[in-house]
Amino acid sequence: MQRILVTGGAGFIGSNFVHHLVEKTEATVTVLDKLTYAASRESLAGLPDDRVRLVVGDVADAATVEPLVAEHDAVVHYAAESHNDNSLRDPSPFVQTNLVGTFTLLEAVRKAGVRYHHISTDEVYGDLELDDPGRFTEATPYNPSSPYSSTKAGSDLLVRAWVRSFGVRATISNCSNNYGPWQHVEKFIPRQITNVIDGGRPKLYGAGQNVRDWIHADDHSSAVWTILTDGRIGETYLIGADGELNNLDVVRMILKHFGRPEDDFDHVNDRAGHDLRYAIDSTKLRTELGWQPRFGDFAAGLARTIEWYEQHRDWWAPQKSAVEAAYAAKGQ
Ligand code: NAD
Ligand code: TDX
Repeated sequence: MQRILVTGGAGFIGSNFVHHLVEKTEATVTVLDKLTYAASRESLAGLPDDRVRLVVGDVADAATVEPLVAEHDAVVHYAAESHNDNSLRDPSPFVQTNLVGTFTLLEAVRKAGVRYHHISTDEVYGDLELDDPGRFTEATPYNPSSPYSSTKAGSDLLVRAWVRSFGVRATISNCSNNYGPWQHVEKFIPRQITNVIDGGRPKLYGAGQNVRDWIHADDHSSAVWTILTDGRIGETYLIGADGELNNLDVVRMILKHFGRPEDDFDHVNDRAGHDLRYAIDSTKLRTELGWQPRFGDFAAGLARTIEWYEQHRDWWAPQKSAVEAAYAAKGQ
């Protein structure tokens, strides 16, 4: 697998995977990215020109996608509208990019006979009760809650149908919440870190009891490479690193890092339809493909991430005030 097309490779997780490919493999990489508000060219800066090129374009545009796909051995599809809160404000780009974009790529890989890996989320399974001892597995029924997660669920189902009906060589992974460098300040952890750096207070939706299952983006990338190279065609693999924490505890860890009192945050309006708890059972990926997370210590990973945001103010500051104004308009 020498030539890999990474869609959404200028976003938070896609760019992490591009770095992983350059550092850990021999592959040459084409990034196909529309450069939406969520993208950053800086996340790809410094990578060797003879290994990585950027094509600016839309995954839902067949005229761009089809010739490009045909030049590659594999497509790894990260591009998406990714933020739940935005999907509640305007679902339209979520339907267009997440559903029509995936359809367009599937048609292209079908015609060209190219291997395809589909990046998805644990949110397709809906949520678990806080006191439920269970976790999501590959057999959990789909039950998405938001416009974002329903379009991701629909895109997964398209992939399954293209495998069964057309013999497309595809795999799917559903990963839990990622954290790490280059995550947009609209998302929970960067928003709270940058609020505190700016002298403000973290903003917790509702009571802060909602649980997310955190994984470092580097671990997500190593898992995707493992599935791309060793995964069984037609299979789904759940990716997680046993990182369950409620939002209140994460906010307290951030405050503690800065030496601020543990109650120095604001409760703000809850998210509509807010999923209670996500939790991943990644036994299949670990036992079948031998994958292990390397960044299991969330507190240490969070501390490194905080330091990264302290050192990269120039990158996130230009987006910060518009993001906060949009949240403030909803009492969040
Ligand atoms: P992101 O919003 O940071 O990046 C998305 C990237 O896709 C951006 O670079 C954007 O410009 C690009 N893009 C958007 N629409 C496009 C289009 N029509 N054509 C081409 N490029 C387009 O997202 P992220 O957090 O890095 O998530 C990447 C993928 O991982 C998504 O598919 C998401 O559903 C999935 N995922 C994310 C998480 C998480 O915690 N962030 C967890 C599990 C799965
Ligand atoms: O200011 C906030 N305060 C707050 O309490 C924000 C932005 C979020 N939250 C809560 C909502 C969630 O319970 O924090 C939790 C995490 O929120 P997000 O960062 O928006 O992530 P989430 O909605 O869980 O979805 C993320 O993980 C799964 C990614 O954005 C998705 O792309 C991925 O599929």
